[in-house]
Amino acid sequence: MDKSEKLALSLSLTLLVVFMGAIVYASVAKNIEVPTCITDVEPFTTDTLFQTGPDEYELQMVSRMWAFQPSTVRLPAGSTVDLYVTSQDIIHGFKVEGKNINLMAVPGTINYLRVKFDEPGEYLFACHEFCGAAHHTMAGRFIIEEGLDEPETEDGGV
Ligand SMILES: [Cu+2]
Repeated sequence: MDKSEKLALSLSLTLLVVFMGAIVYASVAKNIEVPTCITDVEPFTTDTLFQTGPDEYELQMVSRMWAFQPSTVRLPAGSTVDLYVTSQDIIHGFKVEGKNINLMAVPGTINYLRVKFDEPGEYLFACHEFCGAAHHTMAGRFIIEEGLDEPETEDGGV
């Protein structure tokens, strides 16, 4: 084996180890999860928010032309949300400003991601997949409040 081949091979193996280390670091130390696509469950058709534990909620988000249901979600600060997103018609996107949430809303499937809202404030979310004439109106928001007793959702304009 030629010297340059050995160098290329050892460089490739080093990069592989570095990339694997980055994945392990992200999942273990940073607790970053990869979005999951659930294909073996019939997609829901209505939106739902319910509590699954102390400071833990499950949100089922429905997207359709051209709105998210619910469009407003109020949660207490420190909430962990199991977020399930589906679409009723065509492919939409679901991106939350200021959070590491970027899901596709695909008809016939459910996409899942767990997210924690520690800081109070408003987190806008919007469709990031062009989906027609009123795509630019397809948005909503999470409102995270300190000491909120009754989490709730609303439909309608943002
Ligand atoms: Cu859309």
